[in-house]
Amino acid sequence: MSQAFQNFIGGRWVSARSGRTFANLNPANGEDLGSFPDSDASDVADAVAAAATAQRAWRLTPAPKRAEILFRVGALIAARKEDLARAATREMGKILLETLGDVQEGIDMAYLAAGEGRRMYGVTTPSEMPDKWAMSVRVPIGVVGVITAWNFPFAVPTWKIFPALVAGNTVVFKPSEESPEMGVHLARLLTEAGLPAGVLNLVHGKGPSAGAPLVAHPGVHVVSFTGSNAVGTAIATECARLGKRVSLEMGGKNAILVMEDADLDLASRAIAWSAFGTTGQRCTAASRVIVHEKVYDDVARRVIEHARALRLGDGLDPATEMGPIVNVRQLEKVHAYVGIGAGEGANVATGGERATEGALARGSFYRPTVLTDVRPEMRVAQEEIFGPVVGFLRAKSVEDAIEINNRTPYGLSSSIFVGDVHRAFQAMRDLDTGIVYVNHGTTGAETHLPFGGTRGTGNGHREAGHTMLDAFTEWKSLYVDFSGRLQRAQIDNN
Ligand code: UN1
Repeated sequence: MSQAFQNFIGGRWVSARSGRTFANLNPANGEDLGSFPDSDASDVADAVAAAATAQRAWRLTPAPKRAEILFRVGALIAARKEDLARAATREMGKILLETLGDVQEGIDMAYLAAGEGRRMYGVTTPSEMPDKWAMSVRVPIGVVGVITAWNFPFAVPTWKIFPALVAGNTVVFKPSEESPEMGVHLARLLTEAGLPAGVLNLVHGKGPSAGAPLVAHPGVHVVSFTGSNAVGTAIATECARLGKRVSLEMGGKNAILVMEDADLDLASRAIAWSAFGTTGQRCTAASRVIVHEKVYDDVARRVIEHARALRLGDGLDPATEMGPIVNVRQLEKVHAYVGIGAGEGANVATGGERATEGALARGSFYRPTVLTDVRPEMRVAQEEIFGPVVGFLRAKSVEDAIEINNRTPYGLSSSIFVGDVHRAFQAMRDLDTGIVYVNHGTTGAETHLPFGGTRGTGNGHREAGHTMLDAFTEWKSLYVDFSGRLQRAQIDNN
């Protein structure tokens, strides 16, 4: 019998009203990790009601007191880091080294958001009238719906939930059905840290049956989503219709630019890490490498060598360097893209097939894949693949490389390997992405800087960093007139 997990609503662990469940499978070997409620609109409605009730007291709890719970949760996560990372590797596949990083990012976010409890600065400003005071303060919006992806099953929910909570909102959280157990751990940890009942509610389920009712529920005032462009666009459309605030973090088509004066050894190692880390399933993953024609063959050869040397296997095995793709459906999508690339004239230099030798046959493993002779207009150079596939494109100059980088529908992360400081600054200015790295790959954003992208990657919001409260607060302007007279602004003083 596999373990039966539940929803967490109003401080109680409960099954879906319908009693339906879905199974959580380990992508490395098909092991059944437990059953989870396959929730629907009725469970979402219960969770939203609990969140609305809890918000009345939570909003009035002093922010530094709310923050103390986050400081405690940071310490609890740190104490259980290894167990949490193992659970994450089991359910979504990436190697333990990386899930440890994922959990660390949650710890970092806990302390960063907790610090806001004693900041959350407003703005005071002089009034234009005598004996009148003016200031503006951040206020919580209400109930926040959080919907996240499976590739960072711990860190990304914390980017949303911790700032929302410290600001005085309550939350209904629907984790991805590919990584539901990490949602359970987060709810348990917050409860142990002292979060009152109903402040965080957890509803498991699928996008159409649980995510969509959460977005549509009139009691949810803000929606924060990380996931695909197709789903994000549908959510944005629904939120526009309902007049809700929505913060979207969606796809990427991130590129690493390599100029002819770069350290090619460093660049190749960074490309392999950015392209094949998390099995290429990061929104920040490098899926394009745009190389100066003088060093193109050299860089491609080095990256192909790195790709061929990567050891595939169960992410819990310390020898493993790349885990499985999250499920067979995603693997088939990735493989279809390789076929599309080949059909468009790209050369499959290495990989391009499922890995099935020995124990790998039980999981959804795909060989690290390098496509060369990719041209900017090809679909494999324009569309997000979300797997261990990287395409090499040629450039004639830094301007040419920047222009190729910018000509995609996405703008999350980019990077340039270059020796010349002038060209480094030119790239920092002209690369049209929310994050730019110099002599570093495209992954590894730190929590205390804003995270997000331009163009199709998002809708202008930035998560974490000093921007973390923007999605989850409104500004309230306060005027106090202590003149004892009727003072008419714009009139009496002009
Ligand atoms: C994601 O892929 O959704 O910058 C998040 C990075 C990580 C976060 C990735 N810190 O690669």
